[in-house]
Amino acid sequence: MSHIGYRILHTSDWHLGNTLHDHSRIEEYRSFFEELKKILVQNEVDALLVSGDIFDTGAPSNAALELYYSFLTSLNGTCCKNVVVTAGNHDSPSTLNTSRSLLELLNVRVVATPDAANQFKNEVFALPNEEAPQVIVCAAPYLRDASLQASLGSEKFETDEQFVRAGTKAHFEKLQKLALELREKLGKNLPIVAMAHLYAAGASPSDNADDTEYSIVGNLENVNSEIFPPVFDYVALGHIHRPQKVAGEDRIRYSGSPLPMGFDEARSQSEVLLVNFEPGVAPVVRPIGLNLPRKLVTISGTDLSEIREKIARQDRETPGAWVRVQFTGAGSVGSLRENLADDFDRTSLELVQAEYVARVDNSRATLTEERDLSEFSPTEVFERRMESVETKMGFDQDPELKIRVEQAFQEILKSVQEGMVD
Ligand SMILES: [Mn+2]
Repeated sequence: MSHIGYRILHTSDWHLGNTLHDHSRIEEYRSFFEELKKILVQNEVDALLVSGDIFDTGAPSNAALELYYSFLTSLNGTCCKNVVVTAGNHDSPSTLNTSRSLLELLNVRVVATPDAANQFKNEVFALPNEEAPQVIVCAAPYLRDASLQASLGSEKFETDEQFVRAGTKAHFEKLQKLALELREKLGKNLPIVAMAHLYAAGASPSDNADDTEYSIVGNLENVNSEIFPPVFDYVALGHIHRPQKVAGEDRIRYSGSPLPMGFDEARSQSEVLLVNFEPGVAPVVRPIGLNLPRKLVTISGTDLSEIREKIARQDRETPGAWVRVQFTGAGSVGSLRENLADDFDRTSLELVQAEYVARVDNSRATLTEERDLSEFSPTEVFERRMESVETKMGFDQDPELKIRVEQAFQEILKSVQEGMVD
């Protein structure tokens, strides 16, 4: 190691396997991982922390799994000797756990399941190891109700919000205690880093109010940043996709997602956070910008000629971008996709989504009538079909069945899109 101190890189919310209106994003992820590896090496990073939502779904495609494994393997032999991966709300703990012991051989530590029976000891450890410790990590995965209740003991709460707040607080109090005990045992004044996948009070999910689907799934309840007292020298958060500090504190941060998870999350830049620990001083945090491999842009207009003009301009500004077209005028001009096909053919842009959007009282409402079948993604078509057979299939009686059918559809769709069907 040529530098003094210990360096970690904080990222989260990869959502590997994500698709955008059934367009595969595997190439974007490939380019993200190349850049991430370059950043790790150039900055002589010692450990990579990934705070949840590794995969977009609990049953990731083979292509998404392949990317994950080959990236982690590619770090072998570099300066980045350790990786810590926690499960987010999108991850299936059992999916992450399938490769846990195998990845341990590459010094990749996977924490997917809070081990209540063992007082959550699996979440607290030293990096790079206990023989030459540099930092203590409290790596909490996304806390589901059972883990929250186990952290609380038999205590009961009136509302979900109180339950989530108190349970999360109790959980991090336990981890803090374990970390302090470990620090005492190792006999060195080591910095303590927490990892968590949750919605901290005061964090803003996005500029766009519509952007809640990905950012806040599961518990809508937020937790107070007071659950991270200064004993935690740095808190590496995941769950919110927009990079930000929490409660104005430099040491409590969301790295945000490397790729925007939809047009509403489109942004000019993403980042990862480099945290440098030196003995006796507060850690220094430096955001490192990521090049977005592909721009997502929205083109809106009240008539086709306005939209056409903007398409030509957008092609010059952001060649290769994926585009959402929003028709905001009155009435209908038929299939937007058919009307604009030639215009897009003349450019390097790709039309990903086309929709009619009406402005009502300053709020947006999407008109669902007058849409051509070609304007729906396969998932949307499937959802409509599911709605129409809800009673017949008994989905209203058995929501679990509905979820299983939806998951099966997504698996098949991903296999088809990524050409993995044998
Ligand atoms: Mn996420």
